[in-house]
Amino acid sequence: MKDSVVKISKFLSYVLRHQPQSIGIELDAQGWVGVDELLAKANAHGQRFDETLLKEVVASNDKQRFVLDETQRRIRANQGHSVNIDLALAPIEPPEFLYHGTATRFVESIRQQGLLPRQRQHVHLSAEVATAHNVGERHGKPVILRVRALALAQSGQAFYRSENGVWLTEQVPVAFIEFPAD
Ligand code: HQG
Repeated sequence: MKDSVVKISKFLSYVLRHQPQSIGIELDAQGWVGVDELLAKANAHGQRFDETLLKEVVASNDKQRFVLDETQRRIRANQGHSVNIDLALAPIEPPEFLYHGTATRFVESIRQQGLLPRQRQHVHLSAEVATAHNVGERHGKPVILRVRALALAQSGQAFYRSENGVWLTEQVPVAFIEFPAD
């Protein structure tokens, strides 16, 4: 990705997931904001890009972090929010196992508390070990935890899959987590 595209992607992650008020926009209940409003407020805050570049960022994003609605007039982040919005995803049955990548320094605490969403709205899980590895590496020495997702779903907890393929759930109790040395 071009430098300018990466910079805009980081800016969009910040305002569409975490701090919309930092540029004076408000997300609706499902996390959407109008493209015109976003462009106007971003430009007013020194982030100079137009609709063409915005669409390039959405289309070329390595993880498909953002999506335009069917009218192309609204945009939202597909997942990763800390702001309180409802993605309005339908619960779906997960595979038997999903994976969570974390760092060694968090493992003891996870053994005590299970997986918690921390600053975000959901715990993020992936169907692929390799993806979990990359996620864990962001925090330090990576550790892959295997989650008994289907069993947890069968116990009554909802699972969702975001439009860009990330599995989301509220939390994962310790009893449903397999640690590497187990
Ligand atoms: C850890 C990226 C101690 C958890 C990625 C993680 C992902 C605990 C950290 C997305 C804990 C939270 C999300 C407990 C959980 N005690 N630590 N009880 N429970 N943790 O960044 O899953 O590039 O909020 O293991 O690809 O790392 O931004 O979550 O290490 O999909 O699009 O607390 O962010 O996507 O860290 O990453 P994060 P995450 P983007």
